[in-house]
Amino acid sequence: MTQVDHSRMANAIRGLAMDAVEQAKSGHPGLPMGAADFATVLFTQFLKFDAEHPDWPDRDRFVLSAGHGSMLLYSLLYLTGNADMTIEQIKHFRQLGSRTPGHPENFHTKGVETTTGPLGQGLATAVGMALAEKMLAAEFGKKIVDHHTYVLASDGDLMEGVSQEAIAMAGHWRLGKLIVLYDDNGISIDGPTSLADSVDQVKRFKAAGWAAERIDGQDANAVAEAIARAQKSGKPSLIDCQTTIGYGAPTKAGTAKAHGEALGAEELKGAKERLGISLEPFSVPADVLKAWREAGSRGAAARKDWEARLAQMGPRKRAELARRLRHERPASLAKALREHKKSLLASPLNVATRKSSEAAIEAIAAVMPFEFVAGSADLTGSNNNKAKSAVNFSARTPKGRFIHYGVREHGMAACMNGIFLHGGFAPNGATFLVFTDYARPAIRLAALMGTGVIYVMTHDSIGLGEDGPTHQPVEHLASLRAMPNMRVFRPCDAVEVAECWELALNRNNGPTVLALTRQNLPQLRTTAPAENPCSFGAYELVPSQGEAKVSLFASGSEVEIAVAAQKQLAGRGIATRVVSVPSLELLLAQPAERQRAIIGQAPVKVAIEAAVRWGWDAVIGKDGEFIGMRSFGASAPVKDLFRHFGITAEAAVNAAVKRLG
Ligand SMILES: Cc1ncc(C[n+]2csc(CCOP(=O)(O)OP(=O)(O)O)c2C)c(N)n1
Repeated sequence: MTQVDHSRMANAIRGLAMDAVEQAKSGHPGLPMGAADFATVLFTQFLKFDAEHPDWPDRDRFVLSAGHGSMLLYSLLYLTGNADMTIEQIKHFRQLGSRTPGHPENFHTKGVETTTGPLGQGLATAVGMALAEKMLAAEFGKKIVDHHTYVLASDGDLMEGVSQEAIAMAGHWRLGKLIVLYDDNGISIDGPTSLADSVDQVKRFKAAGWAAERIDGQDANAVAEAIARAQKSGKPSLIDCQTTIGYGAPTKAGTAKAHGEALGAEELKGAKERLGISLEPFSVPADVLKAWREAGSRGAAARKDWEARLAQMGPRKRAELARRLRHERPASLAKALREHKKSLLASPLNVATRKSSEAAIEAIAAVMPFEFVAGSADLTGSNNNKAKSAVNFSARTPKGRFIHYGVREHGMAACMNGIFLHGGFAPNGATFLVFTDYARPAIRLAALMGTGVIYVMTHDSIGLGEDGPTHQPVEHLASLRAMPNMRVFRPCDAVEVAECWELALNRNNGPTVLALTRQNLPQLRTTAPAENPCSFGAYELVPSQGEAKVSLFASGSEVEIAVAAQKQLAGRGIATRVVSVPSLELLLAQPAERQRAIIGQAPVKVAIEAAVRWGWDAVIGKDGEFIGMRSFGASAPVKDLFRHFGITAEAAVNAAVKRLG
């Protein structure tokens, strides 16, 4: 081992961070400079990783929750020898096409575990990773799954509300292998955190069931001792590392001026001189780089041992683990859902789609008992996503695969991202559709990162009735559809529900919302073709008798209304077809020819959806007829509401007849 003084190792991070931000003329030098000491201790003495194999499944995870400090992570990846992180990448910090974007993007840069930047998300996502580790270890054994999850969290991370949800869950679940290093520099953008905050974080974490202590984060020995203690704790651990933002900068250290802008030539020179760093930009002394590279390959032996242990595992179990880590579903899933659909055709289920979703889940959980991880934010009995066989996950029952998240939609959604990113599971989480608002930041990151998580969102319209407008989503379908890489399914009956579940489970590069009803619906489908009709976003459910004069488009509970309107129009001799649209955005993503075929040529187009119109013009045209919501809902029994808001077969018929003249 090359012996290099700790401070020279840490200064390599500081030098690279200062130079990269200076070159880019934007970025955040303060955090990497302050956190360099404890990050160096973590990466050179504790973190189990092999820089040559950033995807090694049993590596420790390191999450930079304070994503704005990205140069800390990029420096560490470069110094430890991650092949993708060359010095050229560091020199192109924040430039188009570089692997060093402003905030770390896991889909872009190898060695980045999750995308961070929106404060609080990394911490909450890491809780999901640590949870997944515990669940997977319970199943495959500690010889194969045994790693820590480390997080660097900043003041801002801990001020965000989602941090409270995350730490409460981690404490309750006793995620002892989760260790948070809190970069407690007391500075944020506006100035000292005392402007806005007086929380005692150590007390807060302790109150949530964590081990927590405060140390001098600039003292390498103190950091090493604290991490060693945290590793032995049966509880998740907070190490409050008191640091100086912009450590070493002559006038800006300890001030908000070090937070988020280049230091400037003079300040940079002064910092380098104080710290004893070469003035040559992007230079790292050979012995320092060598020592860092040795730290980067420190874990190679552990990785090889792990591979040997894996090779000793039975071939079936090994293949199962590999499949799960690839996010592939078992072949038995398609068969189980085929059987399920067959039984639906034989004896139709005229129930709410949340109930037919429960029936689909029974079929799914039977073939994916350990992989299918469901949960609810305290609405289990309403969301209906708990299989009869499901055992609750708890600190003492880590093989349980149903998670009671408590009333924590945001924490749940972030946690699911972490479960997916860790690998080995297909997570789904449930609440009311209207509360996607409470989970939105994590849902957005799921779409950006491409995590294949599933949101089981019930009570999907005014159809929920008496709970009223606070609980009735109106704009949510449109707003979720507007999100790139998001897929929203609003199935109309039990068969579509099964089809949408299958598409959602097989989607491993982006999230899916299943919008489900509270109220009962008839089963409309009489066939279940091998080629899943929902996979095109929409399909003709009821053809017209003769050339169609009217096309009726609808999703979810309004497909029943469209079918009733079709009958009335046909009765008047007006040839009408019904197109079920379980996923508007998937329809609009089809090749033009297929889209044209599904949308059809009928001169009158009517869309029916108990939500706002946004998005439907792409199907019905600006001059199309829309039967839906223009305002918030109201508290009343469901039948009264649909009549009150004019979402009825009669309204659709009248609109079509008026247009036909
Ligand atoms: C959710 C969210 N809100 C706001 C921001 C903008 N922002 C970036 S860093 C920061 C605060 C920085 O303070 P701190 O977390 O203490 O980081 P440090 O100053 O120590 O680098 C803010 C408000 C953000 N990234 N995410």
